[in-house]
Amino acid sequence: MDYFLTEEQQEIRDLARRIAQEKVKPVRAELDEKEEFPWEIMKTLAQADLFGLYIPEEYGGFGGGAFENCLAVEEISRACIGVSVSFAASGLGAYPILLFGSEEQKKKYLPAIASGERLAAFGLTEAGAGSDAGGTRTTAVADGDGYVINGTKQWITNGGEAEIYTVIAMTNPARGSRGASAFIVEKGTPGFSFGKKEKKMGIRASATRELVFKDCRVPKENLIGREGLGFMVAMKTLDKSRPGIGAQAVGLAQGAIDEAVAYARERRQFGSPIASFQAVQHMLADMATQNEAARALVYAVARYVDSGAKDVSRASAMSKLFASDVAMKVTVDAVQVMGGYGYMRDYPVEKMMRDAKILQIYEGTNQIQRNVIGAALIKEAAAAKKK
Ligand code: COS
Repeated sequence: MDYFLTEEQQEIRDLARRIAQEKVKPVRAELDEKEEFPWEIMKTLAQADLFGLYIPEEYGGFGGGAFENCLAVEEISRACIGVSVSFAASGLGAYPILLFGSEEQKKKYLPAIASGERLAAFGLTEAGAGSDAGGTRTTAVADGDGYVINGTKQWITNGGEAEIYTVIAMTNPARGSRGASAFIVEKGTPGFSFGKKEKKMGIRASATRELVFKDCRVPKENLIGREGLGFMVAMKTLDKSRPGIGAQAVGLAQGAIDEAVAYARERRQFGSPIASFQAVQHMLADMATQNEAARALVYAVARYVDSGAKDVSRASAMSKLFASDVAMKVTVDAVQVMGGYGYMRDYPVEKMMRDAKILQIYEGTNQIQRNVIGAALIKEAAAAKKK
């Protein structure tokens, strides 16, 4: 399919594809096995200037948007989403600053994130605040010229590896989600340490860790926006970044389709390549059709997000929901096409199937995406009735 990419967009896609094929594919199994953070690849992506695709030129970025970022994420994901999530999570950490930060904050932090010199991470989730993002317990108490943060964030992608963290904490717990605020906390700040590194089913190259705050003092200048804006910062950040999860899903599923098609052409049973059997062809046809539909939706939504449209929550949730469900199904089917070999670690689809599961869970479970979509539909219907 031709998605009418500009020359620049084609260059971004081709560059990311080359890095994925040459640098990521050969080491993905080893990174997964060793649960090793892909620093070498992060450096290569930084040298290729891919970290700042969505960051405006005035802050050292390329000046593109979610769409350009999705093109890069998709290609890296085609090789390994443990690597692509480490790349993409820096964007998730940067969006609060980009969307709600002051000019000083943007100038101070975005150039280093755009160049890939410093990774960012986003700290929202807690042990008791997963789907219920408003259930945040971490507190930030105003004290003189700063805030004192206490609490623990859980399952933070890039935890320990990133240097710039955007963290949601309650400045006024009595006000619920309206009492949350967003802060920038730098690695090395006294009182800020890292807890347990998680052992995961998939995306094992990525770092997932606790952020522990014990009387961690940050200056007032590190408050993003104003007090009480934290929940909004988190929601708008997720609205921007969820198409990126869709792009991870599309890339991952494409990688699985590539493997399954290649295998089906080689593997002979009953005297013929299994690709000549309709039962196999039909499976491959469904996998490819579903993933093309997912790609078309993800691209359309990323472009819609970049158009500056005011309320993109529903579309953004749809792209994440649809593409991740497709990726789960496609990777399960890729294993099926490859039979016993697909189940073995000698072939990459076993890892792809394990990796796919997280796409239906992180950045909001797919049940939460359905809630967001359903709530938007009902709100629209109610507004239309009033007119
Ligand atoms: N943009 C702007 N404002 C939004 C918003 C959005 N996308 N979503 C919600 N809000 C606003 C609401 O309009 C409401 O405003 P008022 O208080 O002025 O009425 C406020 O935020 C609270 O919204 P709501 O009542 O819908 O909040 P809930 O506590 O019911 O939670 C969900 C809403 C479930 C959508 C939210 O908690 C969520 O997204 N959870 C998943 C979190 C997640 O993705 N975690 C993954 C980890 S981050 S990698």
